[in-house]
Order: sequence, then C-alpha cells, then structure tokens
Amino acid sequence: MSLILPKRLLSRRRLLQLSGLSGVGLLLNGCGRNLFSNSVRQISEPLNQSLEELLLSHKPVPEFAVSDIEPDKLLVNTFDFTPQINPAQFQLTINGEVSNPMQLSMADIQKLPLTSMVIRHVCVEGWAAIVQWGGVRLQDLVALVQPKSSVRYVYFKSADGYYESWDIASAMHPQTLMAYQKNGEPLSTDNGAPIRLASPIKLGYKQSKWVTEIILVTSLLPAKGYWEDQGYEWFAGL
Ligand SMILES: Nc1nc2c(c(=O)[nH]1)N[C@H]1C(S)=C(S)[C@@H](COP(=O)(O)O)O[C@H]1N2
Ligand SMILES: [Mo]
Repeated sequence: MSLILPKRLLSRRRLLQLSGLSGVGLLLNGCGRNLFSNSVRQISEPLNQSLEELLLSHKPVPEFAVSDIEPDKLLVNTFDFTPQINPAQFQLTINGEVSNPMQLSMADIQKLPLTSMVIRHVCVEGWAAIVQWGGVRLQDLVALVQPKSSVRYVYFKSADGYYESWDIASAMHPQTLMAYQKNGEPLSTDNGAPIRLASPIKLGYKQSKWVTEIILVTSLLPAKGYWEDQGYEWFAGL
C-alpha cells in the first residue's frame, strides 16, 4: 500500500493524487507559493483524451524574424474605453467545465513557461502589423484547470466589457498565447495589459485585450462576441 512507501519514491503528482488535492487546490488553499511549482509540473500531464488528440492535429504557423517586427504598424484599436488595471492586484479567473477552477495573479502566470512569437496581426478594418508577443500558452493554462471532456468552446471576458468566444481547437493551438509582452517589452495598457489574447490563426477582433476571465464551456451562448453579435463572422480564422 502507498502508506508504506517512503514519500520520496512517489512522484509529486502521485502524492497530490493520493492526498486528494491537486496542485491548484493547494495553491488556492493558500499553502504557499512554493507549491505552485507542482501546478507548473502538471502542465506536461495529459489534459483529457479529446483535447490530447486535438493537440496532435495542430500545424504551426510560420513565424517571422525579430528584424521583421513593424513597431509602428500596430494601431491601438479600442472600441469603448481603456480600463486601468493594477497588475499587483489583478487576478485571472479560469473556470467553467473544469475540475480545478482557479485564480492566478500575474506573478503566478509569469512562473509558467514563456513563449515568444513574431506573427502578423490582421485587423478586419484593413491594416496589419508584424508583432512579437510573449506570454503563456493558453493550452498550458487550460491544462492547469483540468478541463472536462465535454469542453468545446472558450469564452473570454475583458475589463472593458468586451467578450469573445473561440472554438477549443483554436484556443489550444500552440501559438495561441495569453500575452503579457509586446515586442520584448511589458504589454502597455493600450495594448491590453496586464494580459491579452494573441494568436496568428485569428483576426484581430478575436484577440481580446484586458482579459479577466476565461470560461470553458460545452455550448456557445446566444452572445458569441462583441463584434460577432453585430454581424461579424464568428470563426474569423486567418
Ligand atoms: N477588450 C478588447 N479587446 C480588443 C478590442 C477591444 O476594443 N477591446 N479590439 C480588438 C481589435 S478589433 C483589434 S484589431 C485588436 C487591436 O489590438 P491593439 O489595440 O493592441 O493593436 O484588439 C482586439 N481586442
Ligand atoms: Mo480589429
């Protein structure tokens, strides 16, 4: 029985399973930041079978060189107002059809592996820009909350009232990031600080700035997105 095994022979993940607590649960219970490393470790663990199969089907979009970045071409495109968020108090909520709903501070998020990519941002209004985004893969955040196999869509709520929904395949793409850096610098408030979506596979309006909540769901609601609900195409793939 497990009780007679010396603890060091058990993997941390196994220990967490045995204790009936996930790393995330421990994190939320305030048992100390050092335990966050257990959550990070779980990123390499399987999600669920349907999502694991999805991950195998992804084709990476070719990226540009850092020398191709067009710093002046990314226009600020904000439709309502620019929310001012205190990054020290900010919490990103991830919930919905998941086993481990969680809230992450920017410090938590910045402990996760950083991915950087140089891609083209394309706005439906007729401009484009090559941009470098740095952040955490959305698939890594999704792995932390342990999605149920029923999950098909992801909603993103933003601090300015903007909202979006994505198909889970696009959300789990390895180049779909929750970005907190632009062109090698911390993300500016205008561009969505402290954290925003960035992906080479979707039009600009899918790429929510100032994201506060990520909700994994089985079905789309009648409200699909800020622009989509005014007639814009929902999938908006590039
Ligand atoms: N929350 C929020 N996200 C948003 C928008 C917005 O108005 N509010 N505009 C969208 C549009 S149409 C585009 S093209 C990009 C622009 O990003 P940028 O302002 O960083 O260039 O943000 C997208 N994300
Ligand atoms: Mo846009």
